[in-house]
Amino acid sequence: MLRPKRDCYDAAGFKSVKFIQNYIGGEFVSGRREFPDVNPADGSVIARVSEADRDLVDRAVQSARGALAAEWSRASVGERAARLRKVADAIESRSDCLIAAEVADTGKPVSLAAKLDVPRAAANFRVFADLISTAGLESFQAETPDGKRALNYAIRKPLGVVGIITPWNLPLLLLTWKVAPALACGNAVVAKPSEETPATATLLAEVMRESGVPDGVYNVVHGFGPNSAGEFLARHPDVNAVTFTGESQTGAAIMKTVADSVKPVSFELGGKNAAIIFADCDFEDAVAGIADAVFLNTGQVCLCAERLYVERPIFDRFVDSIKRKAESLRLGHPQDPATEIGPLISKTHREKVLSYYRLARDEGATAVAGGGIPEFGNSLDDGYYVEPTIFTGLTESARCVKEEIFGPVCHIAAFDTEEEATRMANDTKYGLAASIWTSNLKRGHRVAEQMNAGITWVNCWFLRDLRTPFGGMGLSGIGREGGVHSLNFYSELNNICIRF
Ligand code: NAD
Ligand code: 6OH
Repeated sequence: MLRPKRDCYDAAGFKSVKFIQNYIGGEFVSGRREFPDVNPADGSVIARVSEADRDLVDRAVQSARGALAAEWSRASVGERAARLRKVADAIESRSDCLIAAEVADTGKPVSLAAKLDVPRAAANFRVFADLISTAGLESFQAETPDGKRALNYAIRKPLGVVGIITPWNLPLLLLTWKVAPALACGNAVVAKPSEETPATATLLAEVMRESGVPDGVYNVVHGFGPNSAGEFLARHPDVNAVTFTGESQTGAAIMKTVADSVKPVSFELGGKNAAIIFADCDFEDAVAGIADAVFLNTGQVCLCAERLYVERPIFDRFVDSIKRKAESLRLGHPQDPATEIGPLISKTHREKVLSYYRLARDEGATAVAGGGIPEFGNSLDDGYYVEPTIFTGLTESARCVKEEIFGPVCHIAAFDTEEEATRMANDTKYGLAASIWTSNLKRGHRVAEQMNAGITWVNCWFLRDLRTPFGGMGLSGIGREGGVHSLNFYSELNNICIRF
């Protein structure tokens, strides 16, 4: 049995190529084919990744099924919660390694991985340990026609084997957001992380083992989507449910794949999120918040604002301030603690983002900031960097205003009335997130209620309480996760009716 080295992602520079394997039934195992794991900061190959073929995916599903039958689904809630808390502790004690791996795979700034990705992974396990320990269930009493009474109460049962398919932008955060509630509810999982970011899902296997999670409860298969591990997992007849985060089109493909076996799905998909900035906002606070909402993680967060609507009296001042902010952001090596913007995830994704930069100009936009590729004069020129970019001047029907770009870019338009801003913000096939910036709280409530979005923030962005419903409307997803919504997705409710 080959095992990854514990210190597989030392902070020293990632130059030696590592080997990332699948994790099945408590063992690290190899498939027949491999693919490279590339560091987006300089294009170097940092690891070889073992791709799971159909047989390995089947082994992973069967090992999950075996773990369910053996002990996990029958463990008491208290035991499961205790394990999940240990997982959270182990994530924290290995945070240096997890941060380094996440930074190497994604190119995100080390400061961001340390502040957001890894702490959230630990929090995901703690929150769902607490929730499963305290969650209540419905019960009703009624009188029956024959003068007796009926007591109805629901109990939770695990779904069974859950297939988890996740993207590359917040790899560990988004994976654990699903693994934690799935395990809390007594399921066993087979995770298929993005082919771009295989490392932290694999390191999580070591964390699981160290925390005493039984073999087979957490499995990882590596590979791609169509005709590879992703599709094999979604199609597998012994997978009871599929939870997916990624692009809307991929969600559509997975839906077709699971249709024959009528599996429940939970989909967190793309967005083309709006921010509405009213003239009465706290100006400096709004500029700082919007800079995060546009540029965090190089704009590669599904919740990022790519459409800004600014009330006309402050339009010029706001555009000027956000331009200065964009131009002052420090692009650099992801390992440098001072870096604020890293590269995009891949060469292909950079081509996509740059094609939108060109399209925006063809559609009549003015680039107020950025619009191209930065020059470093060192090895970072081999990385997949783009400039933080701000466009103005597009019509609302332009493709760059309608389509998700998923880069450090936004378009800013002016508005004159609340009604106009609301209409423009809602004019999208997506419906994930919105933010509203105003010091008039009545208006904040009023406009927030009108947003066609799963999440609306007022005077903040990406401020998360993990007990709240999270998900999207339209092309942005199906269902809600978070808090009791996750518990409901990851369990089957059996309603018991007793006549007495
Ligand atoms: P993607 O859809 O390309 O890939 C996501 C995962 O799906 C990967 O693991 C991939 O291998 C797998 N996959 C691809 N095709 C598949 C298929 N046919 N069957 C099974 N699996 C398949 O997404 P991405 O490029 O990794 O991530 C970026 C996208 O994710 C953006 O659109 C972003 O908005 C979205 N996203 C949404 C949320 C959310 O919470 N709503 C969060 C993060 C990212
Ligand atoms: C998308 O890129 C971010 C999703 C965030 C979450 O799913 C979360 O739980 O915060």
